[in-house]
Amino acid sequence: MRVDIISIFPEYFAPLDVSLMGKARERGILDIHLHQLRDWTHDVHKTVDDTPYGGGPGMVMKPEVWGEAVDAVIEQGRACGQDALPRLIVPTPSGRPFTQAVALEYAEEPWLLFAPARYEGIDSRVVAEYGERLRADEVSIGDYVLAGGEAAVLVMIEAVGRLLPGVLGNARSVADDSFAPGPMANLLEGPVYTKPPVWRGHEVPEVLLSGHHGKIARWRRDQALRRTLAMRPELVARLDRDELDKHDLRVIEEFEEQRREGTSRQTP
Ligand code: JET
Repeated sequence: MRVDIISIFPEYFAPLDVSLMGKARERGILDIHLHQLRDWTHDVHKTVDDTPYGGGPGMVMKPEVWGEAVDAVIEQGRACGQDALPRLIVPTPSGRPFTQAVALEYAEEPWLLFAPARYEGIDSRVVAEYGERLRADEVSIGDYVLAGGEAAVLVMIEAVGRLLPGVLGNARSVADDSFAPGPMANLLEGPVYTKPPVWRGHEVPEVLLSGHHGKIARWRRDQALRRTLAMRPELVARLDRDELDKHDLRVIEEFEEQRREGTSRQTP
C-alpha cells in the first residue's frame, strides 16, 4: 500500500519508523511518502493560512496551496505506477467516525492520501473539489478536538497498517480482534495474564491454569461480556440476540442485578 501525507509538520510522523509500522515499511508492505505543505507556497513567508471569511477566531488553511500540493502528489504517485486515484482522508472532529470497519475498508485500498489540517481547518472548497474527482473522506477519530490532524493520521495508519497482509505474524491474526466477526464480535477484550501465577498476592484465575479449553473459552466470553457491560453498555444493547446463549443471558441478568443493588445503596 502507498500512503502519502501532506502536512506542515512532516517530522511529526517519525514514529512510523518504529515497531510494527517500521517493520512493515522495511518489508515494503507500507510505502509512506511525507510531504511539506509549505513546498507548494509561492511567497517568501511560505504562508498556508489566512483569516476566515465571515469573521471569527483563528485562521483557515488556504485552498490554493492544498490544491497544488494534492495535484502534485497525485502526479508523483501516478509516475510511480499507481494506476487509480488515491482515497483522500481528512481528519476532522466533524467527520464520520473512524471504526474498525473503516480501517478494514482502507486496508483494501492500494493508495491513501492523508491531509491533516492545522488552525481552524482547511477551506471547505478543497474537500468539495476533490470530492468530485476522487473518494474524499472527512473522518473523526473521536469526540475531542486536537491541535491538528497529524495525531489522527498516526492513529489511522497504525489501525490500517496492522491489517495489511504480512504485518502481523501468522501466529497473531487479526481474526480475533474485539470488533472482528465471530463468537467474540462486538465484545471488548477481557483480562489477560502471564507468568508468574501469583504476583504481589494477586492470583491468575485458576481456570486459565486448568488446560480445559472449553471452560477457558467460556470463562473468557463471560469476562468479555462483563467488561463490555461495565465499560460500553451500548455495545451489549447492539449485540445480535441470537448470538447470546442461556449462559450469556444469566451473566447479563446477574450484572444488572448487581448494578441495581449498587445503585440502591448509593440512593437509599
Ligand atoms: C480530530 C479528528 O481534531 C481533530 O482533527 C484536527 C482538526 C481540528 C480542527 C479542525 C480541523 O479541520 C479539518 C478540516 O477538514 C476539511 O478542515 C481538523 C478530532 N477527532 N478526529
